Amino acid sequence: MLNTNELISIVGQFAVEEQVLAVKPLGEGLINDTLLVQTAGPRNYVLQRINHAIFQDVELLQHNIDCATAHIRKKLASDPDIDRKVLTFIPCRSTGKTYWTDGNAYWRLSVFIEGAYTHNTVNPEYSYYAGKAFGNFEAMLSDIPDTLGETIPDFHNMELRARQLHEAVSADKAGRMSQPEVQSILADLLKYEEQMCKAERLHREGLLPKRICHCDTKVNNMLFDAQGNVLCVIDLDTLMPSFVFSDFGDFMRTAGNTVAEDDPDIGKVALRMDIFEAFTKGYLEGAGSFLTPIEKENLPYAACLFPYMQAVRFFADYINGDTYYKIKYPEHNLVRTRNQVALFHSAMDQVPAMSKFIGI
Ligand code: GN1
Ligand code: MG
Repeated sequence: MLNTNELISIVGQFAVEEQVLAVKPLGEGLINDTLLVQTAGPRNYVLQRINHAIFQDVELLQHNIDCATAHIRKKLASDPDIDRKVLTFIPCRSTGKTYWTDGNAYWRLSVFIEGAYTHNTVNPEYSYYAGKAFGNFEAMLSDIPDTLGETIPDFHNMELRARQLHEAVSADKAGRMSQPEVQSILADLLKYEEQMCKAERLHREGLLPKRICHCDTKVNNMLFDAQGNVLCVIDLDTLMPSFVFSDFGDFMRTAGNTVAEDDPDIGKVALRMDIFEAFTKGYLEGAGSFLTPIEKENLPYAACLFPYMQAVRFFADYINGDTYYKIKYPEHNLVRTRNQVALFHSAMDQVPAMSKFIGI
């Protein structure tokens, strides 16, 4: 990471008037580097280095974010708390765009929302608010006039993720395929591959639309105020056309797990039905106006798909030698995989209960 003076000079590329006092690490993202910029003025900022290896088309990515935030801003125009309910990105002085690049790294700056909190775990009450907020977020974007692109093409396409796992297995770049546990996890995942690729089949049959989704609805990508009200949704890099299963499924995967996604004690991993019920109730209130019966009846499938897809992604990264996700220790991606496989099984066991709750 760069030193403070270098970071301050990057902040200076953006239209910021305040004097910068300090730049400190912020948050727990696995992809971008995120920093808090403290200033002498009333506004503080969030500076992010966008992971350009992963997000190759930063122009498109910021286009999506600019269109979506502008559209939401219009809808919330009469809300007195609007500045805490939608992110504000600062333009670059020289180009007017909401990112700056030196030709190598890509940076962006947004206003830090004061008095807001992220949570890694939530109770059913907060899950209900979160469900409503993500449902509303999709509803607000359902009539966006702009064309948004896929910032990571086929990001949540299960057929692609399955193919990437097969490629990782054949290449065996890190020599990990000889581990018996790797072989047994692979055998287990393969049993469900076809079943989990249902969304792509429905899409090809014309039965499942793509809509503008957030695609990274981890519980900690949402800001709450001190009273537990949802302020806004953050981390918009993956905002793109996708199936609604993305947003529903990834929230359930993170908030619905009894433990964190990398907890090594897999005996404790389980999908919480109380969180499922609260989140689903809120989500259906927020998104009910546009969801089709096929989308609605497949929400239990989404709750299984996302732990499954995440297991496949962590596992492929482990087999490839840990090139995608930041890791804190050598087996980190394997530990994450075990955890997500256990969560997948717990979700599968509860499909009948989930379907009954939804009324199918
Ligand atoms: C990544 O950046 P972060 O940590 O919010 C990943 C998500 C995964 C998640 C797993 C662009 O999200 O898709 O679900 O890690 N984002 C990207 O924790 O791959
Ligand atoms: Mg994040």
